[in-house]
Amino acid sequence: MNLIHIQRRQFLKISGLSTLSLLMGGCGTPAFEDIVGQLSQPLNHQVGELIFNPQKPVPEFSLNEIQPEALIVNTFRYTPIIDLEKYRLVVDGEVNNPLSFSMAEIQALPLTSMIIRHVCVEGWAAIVQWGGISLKEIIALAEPKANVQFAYFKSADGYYESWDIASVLHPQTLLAYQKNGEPLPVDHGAPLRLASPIKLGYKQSKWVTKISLVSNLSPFKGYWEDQGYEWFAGL
Ligand SMILES: Nc1nc2c(c(=O)[nH]1)N[C@H]1C(S)=C(S)[C@@H](COP(=O)(O)O)O[C@H]1N2
Ligand SMILES: [Mo]
Repeated sequence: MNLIHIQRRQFLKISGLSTLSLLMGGCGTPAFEDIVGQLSQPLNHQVGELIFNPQKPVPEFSLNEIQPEALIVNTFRYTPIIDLEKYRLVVDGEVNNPLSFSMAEIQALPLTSMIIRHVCVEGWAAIVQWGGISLKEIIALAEPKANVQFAYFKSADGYYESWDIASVLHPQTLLAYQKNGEPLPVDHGAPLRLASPIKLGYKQSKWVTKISLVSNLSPFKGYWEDQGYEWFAGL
């Protein structure tokens, strides 16, 4: 882990969440965000290496620590209406094997679950259990080319995000279709949303329809990032 990560972790521990939002609100201009992003991008990571070598998991919470009421719905545009019969998760870009999954196909893959803290920059957090498939499994099936460094996530409400490939392939980065042991509610991103203990809430796209693996970021990095928020947004 790099210096910026360590500082943020310590900062979180020492000063709590309200200060995190102040920090986020205060760290200003896109130019600064770009520098921070570059410093914290694990660009030296090869996709193949990340698929085969495990990364360190974040400690999880226990069942009795789940805070069912704390996860508020945070939707900035609208809740899309998705026809499950027609829904497909597409994986494309710099891959040898582009894929398209129905939800039945997704749910046939091994189900995994984790209890983690969701942290929103607006100053709230919630301990949640997410169930779904490991994003790494899906990416591996698509056979990414060696030059892949980032993933774009497209959502049905027009939201979009980009992540560094190391975070995408982290063992606790899931495409979730369950929340606290129940089917994922539509407001929280059904049929499929990102969930990961290593990224801030705004990186965790709901209603994901497409994952594009790429070797470069475009000038459009994410819905909030393009309005000045930090790109890496690690926890
Ligand atoms: N497609 C989409 N994904 C999204 C958002 C959104 O508005 N649209 N909001 C983000 C923000 S800021 C947060 S904190 C979480 C909130 O997830 P929740 O509504 O399940 O609590 O979703 C993230 N993912
Ligand atoms: Mo958020």
